[in-house]
Amino acid sequence: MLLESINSPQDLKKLSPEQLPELAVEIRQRIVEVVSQTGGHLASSLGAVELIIALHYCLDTPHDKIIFDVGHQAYAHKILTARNRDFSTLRQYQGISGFPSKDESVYDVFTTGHSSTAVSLALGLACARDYNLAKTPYYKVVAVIGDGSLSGGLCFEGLNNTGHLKKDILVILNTNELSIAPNVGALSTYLNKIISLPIYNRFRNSLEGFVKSRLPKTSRIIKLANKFEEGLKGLFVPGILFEELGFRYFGPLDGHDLGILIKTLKNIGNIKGPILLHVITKKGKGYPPAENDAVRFHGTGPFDIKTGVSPSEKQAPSTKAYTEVFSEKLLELAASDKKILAITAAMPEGTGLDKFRDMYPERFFDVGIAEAHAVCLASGLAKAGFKPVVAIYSTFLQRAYDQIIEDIALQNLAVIFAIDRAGIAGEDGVTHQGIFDIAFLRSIPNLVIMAPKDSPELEEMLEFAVGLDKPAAIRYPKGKIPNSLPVRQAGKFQIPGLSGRQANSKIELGKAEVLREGKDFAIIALGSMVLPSFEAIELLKKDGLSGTLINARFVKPQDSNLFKDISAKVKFIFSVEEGILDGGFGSAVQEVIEQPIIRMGLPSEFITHGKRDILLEKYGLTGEGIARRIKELVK
Ligand SMILES: Cc1ncc(C[n+]2csc(CCOP(=O)(O)OP(=O)(O)O)c2C)c(N)n1
Repeated sequence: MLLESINSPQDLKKLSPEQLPELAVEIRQRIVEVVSQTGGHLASSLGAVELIIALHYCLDTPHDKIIFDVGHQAYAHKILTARNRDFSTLRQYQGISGFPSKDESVYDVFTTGHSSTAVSLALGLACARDYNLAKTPYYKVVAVIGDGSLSGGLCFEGLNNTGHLKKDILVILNTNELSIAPNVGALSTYLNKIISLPIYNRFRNSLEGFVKSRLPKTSRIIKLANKFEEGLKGLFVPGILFEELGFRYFGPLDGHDLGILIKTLKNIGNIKGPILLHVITKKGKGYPPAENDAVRFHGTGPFDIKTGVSPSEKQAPSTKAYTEVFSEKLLELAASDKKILAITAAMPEGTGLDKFRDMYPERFFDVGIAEAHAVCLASGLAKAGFKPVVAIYSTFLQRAYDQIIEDIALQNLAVIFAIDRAGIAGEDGVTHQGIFDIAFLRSIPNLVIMAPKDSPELEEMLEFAVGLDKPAAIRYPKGKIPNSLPVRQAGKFQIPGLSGRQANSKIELGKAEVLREGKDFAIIALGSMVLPSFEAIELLKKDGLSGTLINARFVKPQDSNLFKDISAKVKFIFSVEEGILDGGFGSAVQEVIEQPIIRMGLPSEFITHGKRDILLEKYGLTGEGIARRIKELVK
């Protein structure tokens, strides 16, 4: 095994170029073996194996810097940079991260996970290098970016600025015709054209050779040749877009041919200024199930290596995921309301909008990895009278913050945000935890924010949002949604007292629901935290404690009267949320109640990777955890 002898890129350099294809096979095997156990971003990482070997073979890392856009394709990089031994702990709690992590290795320049940032990050490093030249020895800077991530506007801002500043940067564009789903947009059509028209580069090389070797080097002839080349570009030069942005374009190359990759990287290694090297790879390369279904294997759970089938696929799920309930209800609503449109930023499967796409292709928009644009697009559609539903993961919605404020809330347009993966996202870790949305949305005027406790309530909230002539957000986490809480099964459960409110009441703007009434304490719980709070109340009965349970339903507007009512009746009030405590839901409740409340939720820190259950337990957000905390304080 070659891999056993490699603990660093220096060890890699001891291998001969002829040994590298064998190493690539071993790395692929290792990736497939581990990901079949841990789950992870398999297809992208398999596609980038040769590229990563070639980069570490030709560069002097970590002195030279490689920045992987998103970072989901970088497993081979982890394996080659002293993390092969720990690779089996990939994405597990206290194991190694599924993305580059600055805290894990000096070879990971940044902690990343959100797309389209690599060029800007690289440019920053290049500018610092040049400014600092006297003190820091010159280092090379390489940004590796996929064709999906190229669709993000931020990437273009980086390219534009790089071309202007003319810094020495190598951008490697890795195209495989896929984002998570098939790539969309004019840019992807353009890249496909390049791939099918590699003639120009060969022609340009021959022209250069001819001018250099055969013609006298008078300035007139060189000018003429340059003019000829400029004219030619307009006709069929691949990469003209990048050339016009100020890059020297090379490629497209076969991204699995180590010989060509190494030769090219060495050849272009000393060219000054911005360079774009275009490589073509196959997502899932070397593992047939992933090659054949790269969308499913973009991010996979554990699977059987022989068949590629995941254990969860074999058995019928007993309960649905939040995403599924959203997806099905949206279809139902869209059947009778033709104004409902659906928008995703490159995540049709993840957000459950794939069913909408298949059913109503003309009412569906996949805008690419462009969250800010998705929200602006929704604004335009809503202005013209449509009801756009924008489904985005909580963590990626961060990118559209300004648009939510300026283009939706300020215009008071009826756009619905379906905020998926809101809360602990699990194994994807720090960059993907959806913990900030309550805190960052709560201060925005006009925006209604809801969170459902169970499946029927998610459906009701969606229906309510569609009928509401205002911007509205519904946040829900990853994972299984409670079918229906026991309180609901209890049917016409009537609760006397508290503002005459009863359980199972219809959704009303800004009104919470009282699910249990008790005298010793009250829990005001939000969304996914209602069920564990209910369990906590049941557990605490054994200790002789009786509690009131309020399902808040709304983060905004709040049921301030009810909360004040309760604070007059009960001494201990707890809020529970699956979000960051600073500025979160509990803070909102505290703003309307004078009596100090005890807030449960996530601390002000970046939350590491690990299974959702493990992390929820760690932060005390389970029935037992909540009960423990209440008992400590109330008894
Ligand atoms: C801002 C943001 N939005 C969405 C995502 C989710 N996401 C992760 S990888 C990916 C597709 C990237 O496609 P590409 O760059 O072509 O890489 P490939 O997986 O095809 O190698 C998406 C949409 C993200 N990481 N960041």
